[in-house]
Amino acid sequence: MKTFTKEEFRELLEKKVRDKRTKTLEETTDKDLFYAIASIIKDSINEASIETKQRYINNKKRQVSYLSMEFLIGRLIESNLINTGFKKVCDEVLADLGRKPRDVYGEEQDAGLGNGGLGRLAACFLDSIASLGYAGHGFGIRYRYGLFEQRIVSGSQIELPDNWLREVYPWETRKIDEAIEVKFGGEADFTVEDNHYQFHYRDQEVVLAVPYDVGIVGYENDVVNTLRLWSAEVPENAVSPEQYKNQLEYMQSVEKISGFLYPDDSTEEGRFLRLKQQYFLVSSTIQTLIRRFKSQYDMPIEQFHEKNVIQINDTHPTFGIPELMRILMDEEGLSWEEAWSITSHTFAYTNHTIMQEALEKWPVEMVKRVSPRIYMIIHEINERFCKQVFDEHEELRDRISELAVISDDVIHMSKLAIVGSYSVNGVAALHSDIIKDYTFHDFYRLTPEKFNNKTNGITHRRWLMGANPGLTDLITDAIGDHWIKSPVELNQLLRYQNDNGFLDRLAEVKLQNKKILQDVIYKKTGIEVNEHSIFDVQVKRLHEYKRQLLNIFHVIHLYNEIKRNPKLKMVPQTFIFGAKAAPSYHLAKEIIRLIHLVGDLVNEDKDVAGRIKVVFLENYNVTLAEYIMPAAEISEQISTASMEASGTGNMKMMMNGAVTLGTMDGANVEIAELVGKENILIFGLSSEEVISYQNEGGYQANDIYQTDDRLKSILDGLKDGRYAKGETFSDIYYRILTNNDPYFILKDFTSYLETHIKAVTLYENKQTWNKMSLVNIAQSGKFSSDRTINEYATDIWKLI
Ligand code: HBZ
Repeated sequence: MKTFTKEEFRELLEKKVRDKRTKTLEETTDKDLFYAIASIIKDSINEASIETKQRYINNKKRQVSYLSMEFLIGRLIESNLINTGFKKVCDEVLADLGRKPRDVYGEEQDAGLGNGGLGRLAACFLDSIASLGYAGHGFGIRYRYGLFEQRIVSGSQIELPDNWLREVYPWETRKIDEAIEVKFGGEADFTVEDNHYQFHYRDQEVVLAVPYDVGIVGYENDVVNTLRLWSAEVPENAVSPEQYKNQLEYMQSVEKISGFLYPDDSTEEGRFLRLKQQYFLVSSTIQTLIRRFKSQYDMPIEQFHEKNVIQINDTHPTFGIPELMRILMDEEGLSWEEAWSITSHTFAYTNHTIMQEALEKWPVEMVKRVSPRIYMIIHEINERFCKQVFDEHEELRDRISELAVISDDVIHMSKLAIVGSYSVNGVAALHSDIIKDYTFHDFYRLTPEKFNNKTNGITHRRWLMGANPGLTDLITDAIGDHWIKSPVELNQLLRYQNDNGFLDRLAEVKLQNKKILQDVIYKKTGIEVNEHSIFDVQVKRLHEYKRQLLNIFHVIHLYNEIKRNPKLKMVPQTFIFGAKAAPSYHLAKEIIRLIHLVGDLVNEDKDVAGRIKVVFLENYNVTLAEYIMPAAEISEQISTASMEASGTGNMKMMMNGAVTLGTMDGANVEIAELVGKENILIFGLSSEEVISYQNEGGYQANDIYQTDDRLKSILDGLKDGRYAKGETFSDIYYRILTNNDPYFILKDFTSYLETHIKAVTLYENKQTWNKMSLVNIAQSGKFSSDRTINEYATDIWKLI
């Protein structure tokens, strides 16, 4: 990658501003500068991308394709500046011009092409793959509208379309010459010629998948990989299929395929359009991979899997398995056995949830409508699989109906993914154990060698170096900059555990970050928060299992304590929430409304006198997270044990020096192991306890309600509106008392409260807290996604 002196960069900037914005530097707005800088970076990216591609072609190494329906990449300007090495010079030039880098970079629209953790993980992984120099590319969908923009009106969530492409997206390149035809629907039948089935398709609907490539820049290593996002268009000269009234209607129906991202992250929507999106992604991608293989490697197609690994991000791209089978058999003329051997050595599946309602199932009828041939192949996969179990695994004969990929006319995508993949991984140690022991236990018995764990990670380049420059400098001053390439070396910070001077500086960095967030909070909500209060943060999608409800119950409890004893001495605490609810998830939206109303009550009550404040930051997204993570002090990771596969917000806050207050769930377990029990605040039931209660049909929530006055008051308040300015929340009330509290909120309440008391006590002793914070930062290196990707590359992808 080129390097620039300040003078060169300024000159180039001036030229770009003239060329692209027809302005002089003096006349520019922040937006002009943003586009001009992006264009400078893009030129370098393009150069490096050509070279990277050529290198991969020449060395003919195995390549990874990361298939995901979601890439939650956020803004790219800062991470591209960091990774190209231009950041320092660019910041300086902007400063010389009297401009604030944060404002200029703030002109970029977030690319919100994902719901939550799964989509953000995909983005962190691409950053690590490129930074570690692996040949790996992402494939996804270029949704015209990303995840909805959240607005709060009178405490309730409303959703606005996320029009992220309103202006030019500077990082993408449209590659029309590499467009692919994806064929939907129609009829498939076959003739037999020379003992070979020849498939014939009729009346298919042809959709053009047009790629938009976004360069993924490795950290100071001249590598630029690609994220290819597919957009659906009508092919040139297409005649509208008969089912459409006219050409316009046909066009609209085609473009809908990449029209918007489905906003449900933990329940399955089961909608036909979503199914079409999935097939659109896998068909365009796999056709491309086959084309590339043929043009780049001088090898027979039988060796496809030697040069290609396809990692599927949850089951959403699982139709890739029958699609590869289809191409290998129908277009490349291979036998079933040959095609199966290649396919089942190509795919690797990552599971992100054990919650039944989130495991994808598609009705046979719908899949047939999307592609009858794909259905035929899945049917055959299932038949052969069941027969094999019957013939070769007597011990599992009575379990065949549980193992079957198709049952009751639905296709179980996780089962298809397991059968068709050579690797199945969970995303944290506990989660991977639960998969083996419970969720997919029968499959584990059948093929234990497939199952493995890859604990998630986050890119420290974005989440530490980008988001928290103050901490980055402090660390580098103390231990040098080796940790940037080798994040486990952050553990050298442990040397400073008892160095009061250092701990003071650490506290000062945190205070500055809190002030920045304080400002953001004020601008967005008008709420004034005390920068010396404890910043207690829960930011993540809103879901019952994540238990934002437990958090707000605790706030109500504190409020009650203050009302009972207005003179109560209390360390001031600010409870910060950020969460989007799926638009159709009624209870989740009710919880958002409750948080707002309780917030209004608490924030306005004179008796409270600022001792507690509640802040809900609307439209939580990657950019907002970049302000929140560095300022967090308590990281709320309070899911019902066993239900959060991993969590990644927990890692982001840990790396920025927050102390986790959480259950023994997901990656919290590994955080606890690393920092030791004196540097984490653990509460609540264990996963074994939760699972064992579940097996017995739950616990008696009503008993707790009857005997615990604190909870009785909170729950009754939901019905009579005493904590919500007269507004009531009977659905939440009934969910807990009639549905028997499926997320164990009442059961864990006391332990949660006690742990908060402990947290506050520790916080009061400044140096104790600062030391805890330091140990968390020092041990966070494990959670760099570089570690995760090295594990995928070694164990699953076999790149080294
Ligand atoms: O994936 C999350 C898990 O809940 C979280 O524990 C984990 O850390 C993270 C990364 O492994 N899962 C999701 O974010 N899931 C989705 O976003 C989702 C999106 C569409 C769906 C289903 C789930 O149809």
